[in-house]
Amino acid sequence: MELDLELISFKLCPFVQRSVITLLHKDVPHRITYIDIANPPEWFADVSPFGKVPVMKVNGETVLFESAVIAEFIDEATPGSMQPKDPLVRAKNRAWTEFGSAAFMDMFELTGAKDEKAYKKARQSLIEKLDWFEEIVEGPFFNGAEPALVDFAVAPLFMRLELLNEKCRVYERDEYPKVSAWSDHLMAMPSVRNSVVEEFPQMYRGSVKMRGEYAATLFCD
Ligand SMILES: N[C@@H](CCC(=O)N[C@@H](CS)C(=O)NCC(=O)O)C(=O)O
Repeated sequence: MELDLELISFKLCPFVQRSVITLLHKDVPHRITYIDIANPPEWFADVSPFGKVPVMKVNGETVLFESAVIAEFIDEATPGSMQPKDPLVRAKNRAWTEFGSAAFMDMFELTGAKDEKAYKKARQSLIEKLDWFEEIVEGPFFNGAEPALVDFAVAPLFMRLELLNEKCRVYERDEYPKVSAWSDHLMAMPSVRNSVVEEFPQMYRGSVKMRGEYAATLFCD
């Protein structure tokens, strides 16, 4: 199937990043249109039913939304599957992809924390998710030796955690050997490293500075 793929993106969005990693990993031609999600263009309301990114326009007409759906479509419409063959394992991967989405929300709360109490609450919730991941991940990737969509779905979390951990540890790597190895394996993949714009680290810190009065004291200069 010849595909014309346009991804509507916001440069800081971890959900969009899932689509980009999948596109890059599978070497799928695409173009990206960036918007400012806080100040979207008028046309965005007509293409995004939830008013959220990512949105993917396929062949100029069909609109897809929801990052997990977009990733599965990219995977299924191109050669070489990035999903487990066993339906039960595939379902389990989908479940943990959703869990990854919840971890993104903890991360968003953590980096937007205006006081210590809000920070501690968000950190606790995130740490509990890392505890679950430490139990469930086979290692080095979620299902074992080979990466799958679920790994791409969680990678944006690790990219942000790495940036934050440089300044102030959100979690201790020694206490999470499997999670740390998973993160390292994902961060070593070109498709993950190249899934954000070059200025991402500065932009990310800038957004923490803007949103999280307390978080900024921990993670920004
Ligand atoms: N469940 C959605 C979540 C997407 C999402 O929350 N995107 C954020 C940006 S990172 C957004 O567009 N927010 C705008 C809003 O909620 O109004 C997915 O997986 O695609």
